[in-house]
Amino acid sequence: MITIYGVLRSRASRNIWLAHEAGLDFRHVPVIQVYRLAGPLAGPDAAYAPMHTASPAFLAVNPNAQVPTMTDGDLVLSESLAINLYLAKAHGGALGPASLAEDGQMAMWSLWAATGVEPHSISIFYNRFGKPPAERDATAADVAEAALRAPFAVLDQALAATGYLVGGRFTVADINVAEIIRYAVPAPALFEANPRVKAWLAACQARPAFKRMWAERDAEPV
Ligand SMILES: N[C@@H](CCC(=O)N[C@@H](CS)C(=O)NCC(=O)O)C(=O)O
Repeated sequence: MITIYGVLRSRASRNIWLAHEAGLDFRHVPVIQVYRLAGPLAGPDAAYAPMHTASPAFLAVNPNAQVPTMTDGDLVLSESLAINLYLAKAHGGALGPASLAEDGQMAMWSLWAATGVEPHSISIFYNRFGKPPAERDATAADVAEAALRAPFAVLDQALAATGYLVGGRFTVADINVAEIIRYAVPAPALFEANPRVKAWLAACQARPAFKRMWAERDAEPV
């Protein structure tokens, strides 16, 4: 049995989306980030006391104290994109690679997004939306938006041939990159300047498996 640890308001969203795309039978343990249990939610009398990233039971699974984590039998994996690449290959059919070349391309796009996009897209998300207004840094968000102009143009060009990243079909590469590009939505100019990226993200998020994950995310208590 596959188990995915992590609330959907975390990078576990990527893994649950892929699991729904693949029609996987899996167990979901909604481990929450410990910082989100601050304030009235904290303490022994809290009505909502789920397993969190500092719970000893979770640290026994992932000593990095981060979600997501996945177990498949004896295998334990952390790192959301690695989990998706594994799940796609092991259980994902056409979501995974059909050749060694596609395998390399899926890893390439995932690492491209993790290293070249995510630090900036996360900054845009937190500094224009996620943090309380008083804690937002408008300059940091502007710097991050500027840093994403070139990668967005590269992605737009890559989508020109088929509308997908690898193999002319929807794959784990689209999920991994779309989930990281999503954080940049509070920078609409990036999408207006790159209409293929805008259309591709909308198409990815119109898929039933994404919508199912998003509805489950909205239904989480906090
Ligand atoms: N590179 C890691 C990053 C994991 C990560 O930063 N997870 C956050 C939530 S999205 C977390 O668990 N933070 C721990 C905490 O705040 O308690 C991945 O992609 O899985």
